[in-house]
Amino acid sequence: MASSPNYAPPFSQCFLSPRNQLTLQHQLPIFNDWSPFSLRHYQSFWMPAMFIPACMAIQSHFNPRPSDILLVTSPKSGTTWLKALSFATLHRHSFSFSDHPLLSNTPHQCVPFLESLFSHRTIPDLNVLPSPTIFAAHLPFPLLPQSALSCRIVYLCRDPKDTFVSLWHFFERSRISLSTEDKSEGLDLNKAFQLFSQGMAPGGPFWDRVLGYWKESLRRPEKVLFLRYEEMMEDPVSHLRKLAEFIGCPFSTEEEKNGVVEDIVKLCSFDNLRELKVNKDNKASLEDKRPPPSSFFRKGKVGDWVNYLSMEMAESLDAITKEKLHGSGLSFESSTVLP
Ligand code: PAP
Repeated sequence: MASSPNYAPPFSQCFLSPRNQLTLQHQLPIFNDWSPFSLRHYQSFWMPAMFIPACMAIQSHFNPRPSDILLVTSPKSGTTWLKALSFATLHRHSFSFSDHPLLSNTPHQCVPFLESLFSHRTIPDLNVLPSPTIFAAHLPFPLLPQSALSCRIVYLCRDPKDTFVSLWHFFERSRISLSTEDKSEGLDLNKAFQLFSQGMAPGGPFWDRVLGYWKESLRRPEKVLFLRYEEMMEDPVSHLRKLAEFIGCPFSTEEEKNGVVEDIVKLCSFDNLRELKVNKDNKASLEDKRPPPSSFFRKGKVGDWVNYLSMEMAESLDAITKEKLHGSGLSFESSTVLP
């Protein structure tokens, strides 16, 4: 069979035929309340239906090099920030801060989601990319293929209350910006909260997802770095040092002296990125159902849940979290900011 340098042979295995995708997908339980995206129950997680063929393709074909870096997050846990920090750190010798790719590209353009790379009909040959390359994914740990365990994984999580509030806003924003003639009803915050608490939210259950990476970070700390949004917000500089070391490019004494760490933190700060023209763009892509870049920059605060959840709701979610994480050594209690 003829092979192209761009695609991994054998060619026929590089495609999930649309028919197979549809057949497989349509056998999975569906849930339509999180408009504008349907969710399907795939391997114990509620995944956006539109990404399931890509998940399957990733599971069969993602074969990173040990030098590659995979950023994984639960949706709305600071993915955009982590992408920007990692990209700016890894490529700091290639670009100046005054003419940096992050000034004219969104962090999502600089670091692609595997779910997007594998959403095409052809399977990408990622080995043609420079080594190391940074990829990102929202995949729960049990859904990662064995081959993904060879690369370094950075996992970022966030307090479930803030994650939920951010998620709900993102879906509302997406629904409004992506709706055409179908003016679907939004998901009421209370109903969304109930669903999130039951694990029926995009990428959920939240706790199973966090625990998967938490446990793996304990088992293989040299390969999985577990980060928390709240801790990074509190001390971005020392977390960036940790990240740089983990991804294999620690800051030199000279760089420390010259303030490079602080410069990267500043470049990637919420206030800086949000004000850039490229990130202020309010245009959604209807064709591939992509929300506008601006929807990834809402408030960027720790504890914004107090403005949306009652104390009763917060206590209820905290209690569920405590119970689900019991015995794991992981807790979100210290990240709770009380009003
Ligand atoms: P994704 O998982 O859908 O890719 P993600 O970046 O995790 O998106 O979610 C956006 C959240 O990160 C938003 O949180 P909020 O709704 O509570 O405000 C967004 O504001 C926040 N965020 C984006 N960029 C930054 C940044 N540079 N620093 C801190 N927080 C950020």
